[in-house]
Amino acid sequence: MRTSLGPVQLAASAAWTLSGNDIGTMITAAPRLYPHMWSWDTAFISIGLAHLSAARAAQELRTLLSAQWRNGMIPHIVFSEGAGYFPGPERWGAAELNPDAPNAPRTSGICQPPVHAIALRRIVDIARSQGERAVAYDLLTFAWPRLYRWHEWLVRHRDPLATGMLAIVHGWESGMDNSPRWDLPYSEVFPGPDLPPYVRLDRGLVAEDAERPSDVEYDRYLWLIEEMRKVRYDADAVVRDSSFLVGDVFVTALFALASEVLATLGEESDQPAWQIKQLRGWARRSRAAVATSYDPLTGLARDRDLRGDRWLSTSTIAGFAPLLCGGLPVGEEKSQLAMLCGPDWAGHPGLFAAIPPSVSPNDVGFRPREYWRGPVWPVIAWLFGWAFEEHGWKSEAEHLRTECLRLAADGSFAEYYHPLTGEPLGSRQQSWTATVVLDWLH
Ligand code: 9YW
Repeated sequence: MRTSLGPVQLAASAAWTLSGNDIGTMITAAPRLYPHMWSWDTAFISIGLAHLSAARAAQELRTLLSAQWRNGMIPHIVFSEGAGYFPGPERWGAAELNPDAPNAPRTSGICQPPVHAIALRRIVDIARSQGERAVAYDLLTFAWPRLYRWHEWLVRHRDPLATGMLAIVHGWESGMDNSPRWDLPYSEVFPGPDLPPYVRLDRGLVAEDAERPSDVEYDRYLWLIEEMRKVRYDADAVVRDSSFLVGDVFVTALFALASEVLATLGEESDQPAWQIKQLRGWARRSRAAVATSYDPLTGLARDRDLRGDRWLSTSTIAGFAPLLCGGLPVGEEKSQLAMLCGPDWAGHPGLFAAIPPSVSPNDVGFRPREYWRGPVWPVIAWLFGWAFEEHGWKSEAEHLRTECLRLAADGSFAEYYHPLTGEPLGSRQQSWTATVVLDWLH
């Protein structure tokens, strides 16, 4: 029998999970599988924390931002002193190879989706509603210029065609590591004989190997790091040389959305007008790039393989990117929303809860237990819910929230869930799952 906690117990349990993952210097992404700080996890984690303590949320975001590279990049992992994750700081060698990387704390050499301004918005609002005006003000003053520099880094180094479509150089940068979106570009990443040997540490920390990426996939992930090490993580050389270079429509949509949010936060806090204007311009351009990728035949937006110079039409949740940032004509937008809520996605009759999975259950590639190839990821649902609220699609946002809370009521705070049975998969006590649950409960 599946446990079903009531809202009070669930909130207490989520708070307990976060405090259990607090190692003093940071809240780790998960207790055993991910004993470090991940960039986009921390954005979500700080939102949940704000409900418990605005000051603690601000501290967490500050910890992440304090590891920002001198060139503006926010690294995808900030390592704790603890070991237990591969690849760790030695394998990355970021600080040894690139003077922009901080020596302490140590970091990885790539980035993750730019959701931080969205988190800042949420924390500032929560803090203000709690009467914590000084906390909100101090955090805004600290974070805004740093987030501006982060967005500027993305525009400067990750828009190789100057179209607004932002490129990633590793599947990890998408946050959706082994999504079928990347199968085609990864099929052209050929690990060389000089790939140093390694031992995976993730195996054994989840119930079944199939819940994690395969060894073939890992070889490619590690090979891309070797390629980056060769050019010492020089941002432009990485884009020039990496065998994986893909315009990521989901990252681009998040960037457009986050740039608008950051611009508005800038207006509220008297930031320089030219920077605010620039952010709005970047948002406009990236929103247009997302709209350009829309395929009327499938009704989905597409990634762009910049090495193979082709659209990637794999059908995944990322195809709904325009619903995050807007930019489609009203008719197309309405039909995307209907499709997301309809029988191929969140309205599929076999689902445990009406939440869009990472891949449609009607797709031949649907693998309900395999990581980003089918399971439901609560954070992704949170992003759509947040965007729905912003667009004024109240009933859709409310329905999604109710269904997510039903899924999460088992109190496992799993990393991802089996869409058809609701079985928890991957890590348990995953911080970002606990934190989005806390936000939904408020
Ligand atoms: C890994 C921490 C990270 C997330 C990613 C997710 C996973 C790390 O966990 O990647 O080693 O598999 O794919 O989005 O930030 O929660």
